[in-house]
Amino acid sequence: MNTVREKAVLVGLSIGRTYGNGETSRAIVDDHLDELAQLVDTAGAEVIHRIVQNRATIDPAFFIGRGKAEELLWLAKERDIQLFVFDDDLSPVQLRNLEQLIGRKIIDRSGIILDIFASRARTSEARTQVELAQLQYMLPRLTRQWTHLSKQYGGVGTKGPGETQIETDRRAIRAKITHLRTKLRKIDRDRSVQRKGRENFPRAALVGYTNAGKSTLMYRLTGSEVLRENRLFATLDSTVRTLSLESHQRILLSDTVGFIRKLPHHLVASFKSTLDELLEADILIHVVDVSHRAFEDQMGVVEETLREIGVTDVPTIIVFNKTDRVSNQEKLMALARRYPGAVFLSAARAINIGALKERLAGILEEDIVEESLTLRHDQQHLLASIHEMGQVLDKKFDEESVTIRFRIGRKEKGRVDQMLLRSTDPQREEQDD
Ligand SMILES: Nc1nc2c(ncn2[C@@H]2O[C@H](COP(=O)(O)OP(=O)(O)OP(=O)(O)O)[C@@H](O)[C@H]2O)c(=O)[nH]1
Ligand SMILES: [Mg+2]
Repeated sequence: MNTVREKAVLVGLSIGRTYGNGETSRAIVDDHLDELAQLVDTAGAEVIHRIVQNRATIDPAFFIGRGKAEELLWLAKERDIQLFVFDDDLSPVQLRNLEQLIGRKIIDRSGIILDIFASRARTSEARTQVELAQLQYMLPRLTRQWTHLSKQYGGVGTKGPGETQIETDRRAIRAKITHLRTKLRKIDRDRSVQRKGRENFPRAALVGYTNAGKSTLMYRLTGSEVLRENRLFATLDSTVRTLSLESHQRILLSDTVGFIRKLPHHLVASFKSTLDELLEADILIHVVDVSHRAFEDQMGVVEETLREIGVTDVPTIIVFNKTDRVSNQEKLMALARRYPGAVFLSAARAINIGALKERLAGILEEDIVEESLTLRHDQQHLLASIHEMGQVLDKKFDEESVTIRFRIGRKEKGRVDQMLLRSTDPQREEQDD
């Protein structure tokens, strides 16, 4: 591994807006650059400088003004910079122009995020998803700098750099994209089959900004050893574990990839099979790092990303995590008033985890029905299933049958009904109608 870290400069643009909360656009740009610095650090480069330009509009050719771009060239030479990272997405044209002018690597936020995802991806599914997103991102941005592709996608030929090479690379990338899409569709099908198999438990999913503490909370709730790290995008694959609540309720809890401002669209699209966990959740647990200065912006980003995936109208519990790091009690009290159903806890210090379990149980409880059933001899195998899925309150046996009274979730009730239907002979079915 290369131990010398590349030197990077961050570039932000402040376009002179003032936001509703009274903060100037400059303060927001600074916040965003703080986050970008973390991303760049995670990606393995060393941030040595930041540049923010104030402009009325975005320059279509260079994103920042041409004069500013020339300053970057000077800086690159003066301080031996290898990498310039722009906080906003650059168009392929802007990227090419900047690269040509400055002669150093130019990457935008999406590029950095993709890079981190690529180095984090462990399972074959995550790797396939990331690779697809990377290639889609790369395709319109191919320049002479990407000539290494001919080696990566062997058999493409070893012609020297030039337009022909770029065309050849493009064809190779398109073919690879098609191949990866097919592979992901298969993974997607396998996953839906897996999910069908566990359809009969209510499902809850942890969502939230990256580093909010989702995996730590997963560990607290289920005891499962998942990767928890003080890094961005520690988790890329979704993990599902059973969480047993008091009163016999069981739910399947999933932990999945965190969100971030400007999560690249390609990435969201190719992570579809992972994010489907969210689409099919009955309850969302939105984990917020309440100790973070910009936690409200982060909440907004999470809500926006959920909308983008198509997750709407799912009952959501807001969890304000890391309360151990907040000394300002008034801030928490004000939040409690603003978000009446929210739970305040510390996943790392195991403070108030019980309150979250109670909220979960409460939401499930609303969904619970009380039922009575009379089962014939030959249907009594259903008893075991009902015991497993619900809570049996009462059982009366007589010679022919057993009558039970039980409490059960609506979803599980559906499953019992199906089993009942299968075990009922056609004659009886008619009578029942
Ligand atoms: N002080 C404090 N730190 C916490 C708390 N919960 C989590 N952390 C820390 O926050 C960091 C991130 O935690 P994770 O659980 O990995 O966060 P995540 O949301 O899963 O992050 P990604 O998977 O990267 O999206 C870790 O260093 C945790 O130890 C908390 O309640 N208090
Ligand atoms: Mg995680």
